[in-house]
Amino acid sequence: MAYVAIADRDVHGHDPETFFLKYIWSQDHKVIAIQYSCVAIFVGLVALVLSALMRLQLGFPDTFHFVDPSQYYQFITMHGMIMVIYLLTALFLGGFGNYLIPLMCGSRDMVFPYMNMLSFWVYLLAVIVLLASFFVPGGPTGAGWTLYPPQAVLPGTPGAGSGIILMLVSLGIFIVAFTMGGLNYVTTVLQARCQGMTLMRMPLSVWGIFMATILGLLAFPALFVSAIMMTLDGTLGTSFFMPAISSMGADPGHDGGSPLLFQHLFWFFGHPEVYIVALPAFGIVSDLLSTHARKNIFGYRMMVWAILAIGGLSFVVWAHHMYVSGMNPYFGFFFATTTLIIAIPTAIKVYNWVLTLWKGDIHLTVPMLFAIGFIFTFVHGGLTGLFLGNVTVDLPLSDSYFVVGHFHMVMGVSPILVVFGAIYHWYPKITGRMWNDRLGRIHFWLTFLGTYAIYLPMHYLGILGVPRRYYALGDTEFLPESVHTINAAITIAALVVAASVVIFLYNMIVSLWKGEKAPSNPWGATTLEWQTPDTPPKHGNWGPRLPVVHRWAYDYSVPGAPEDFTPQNVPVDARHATGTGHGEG
Ligand code: HEM
Ligand SMILES: [Cu+2]
Repeated sequence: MAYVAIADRDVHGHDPETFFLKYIWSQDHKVIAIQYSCVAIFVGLVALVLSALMRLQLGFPDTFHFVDPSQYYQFITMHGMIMVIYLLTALFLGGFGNYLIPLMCGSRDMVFPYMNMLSFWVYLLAVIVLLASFFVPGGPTGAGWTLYPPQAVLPGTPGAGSGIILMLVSLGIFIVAFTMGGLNYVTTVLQARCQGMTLMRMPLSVWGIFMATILGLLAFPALFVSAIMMTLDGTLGTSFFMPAISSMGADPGHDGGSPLLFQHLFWFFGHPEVYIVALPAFGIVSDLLSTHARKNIFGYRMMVWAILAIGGLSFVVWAHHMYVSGMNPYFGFFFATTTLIIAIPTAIKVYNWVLTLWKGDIHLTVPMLFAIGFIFTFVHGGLTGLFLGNVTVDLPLSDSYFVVGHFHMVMGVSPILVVFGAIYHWYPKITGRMWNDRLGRIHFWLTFLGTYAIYLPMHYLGILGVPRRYYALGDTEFLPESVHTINAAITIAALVVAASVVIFLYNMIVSLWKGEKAPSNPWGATTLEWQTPDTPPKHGNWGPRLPVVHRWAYDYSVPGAPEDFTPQNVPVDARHATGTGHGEG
């Protein structure tokens, strides 16, 4: 195959000779993946702490006083933006994308290693600029993660001075970083697969990450231009989004801009963003389920087409986030229809996951528990999405806690469960060590049950009329007393889940030293990353010869095969003769 020359390209040009070149200014995709992941998890922890502070305020409004109303706005904004962009997007693409694409495609590295390295450092800069906003006068922006103008830049909003500008600049920098990484991921998948790795033999993890990257490359520019235009509105007094408006009796001097235009641009990015996070999760979960159920993925081709269909459709549904903006009913009808159509490929994927488990030889390992947990939370979050996709149902529920419950379920915890499952699954390959199984199980059950304890009651709160983005409810008459009890209970559950993250971190860090040495393929998996000659894989991944692929990624429990898995690099006729086919390419 024509691509192999690129897959096998000499990586010695950037052989890491010194400590700095090996661990800091590294151009090795595996090191960059770990750098990306560590920074993403670190900011993710910041966002987690913010959510715990918000929950303490909401659950016990009269007991704790360390969050004032302005800070509450700032915390939801930073929490939401960090979780969606700086944690999940960065971790799935910069972290897992970087680690898995070359290894799963049988390549030595990404196609543009230098740009890949720059991508990480620019991402780090974006994170620093974002966190800097905690330390400037006025603090971080409190505009909500949607950053809607005009309020985002008007003086009444917390962080309307430097806070919002730092947020916009940081987003711009993030998008530059994402683009440098993203071009790598797409080009590597298209141009640097090893011999025999046809597109339709690629593991679904690669498909999910690949499609998510394409979505990002097409969707982020909308956010990029809006960030620039709003920065100009906020600093130079232009009026792209700022209408002629009087703010607190003063005239801020804007004229004729369109706040609605921002909403369209934001959600033209924002809805695909949901799938930028979801598609890698879909792909990875498919591989986890298949591997740990010792069964081929049900309907592989259908799964690939569903990923492509969801990716395409995700660009024509954005205005379902704007039903309350006063749109033309025909417009609403159009967007409700496209939104509901997305449910079809999505449901197909769910059926196929369940059918993959059907009659499988299910090993309830920790990664498998998280994968199955994901199916539950994703179905629940998806179902309430069907409610909110309909204009007439959305109107009364919009901006209520029902929405908070829905989106946390579908794009908050569901991808997070996959992240945990994926970390447990690939940790032995990445570090060469096993983690502690018992701690992993405790972590899973606390997280999974805690998730339901936090988010199911939120739907009920929303139906009762509890509004989103409120610092305190007070003794509002239309809300029954039970609302306050439920809020306290949710907070306790949230603190338990937050504590379980400590167990996870402890397990991952201590196992680096204390964990048992991991075998090269502990799960008996078929995909190439488990067939590397070294664990963890060395620079260049494959030793002297690239692997050659002879089959798809899902030959589990094939009748007549010597083992219940046949790696992708085992020749078809040699299946009976070679046994495991470990290592050899
Ligand atoms: C235990 C974990 C989490 C807890 C306890 C939590 C809690 C909260 C709370 C209290 C709010 C403010 C709700 C309001 O007053 O309207 C919020 C908002 C939000 N959260 Fe989370 N959250 C968690 C995880 C996540 C994750 C993983 C994501 C990733 C997508 C996420 C994304 C968001 C977004 C986008 C908002 C909306 C911010 C806004 O309204 O501007 N959260 N969360
Ligand atoms: Cu959407």
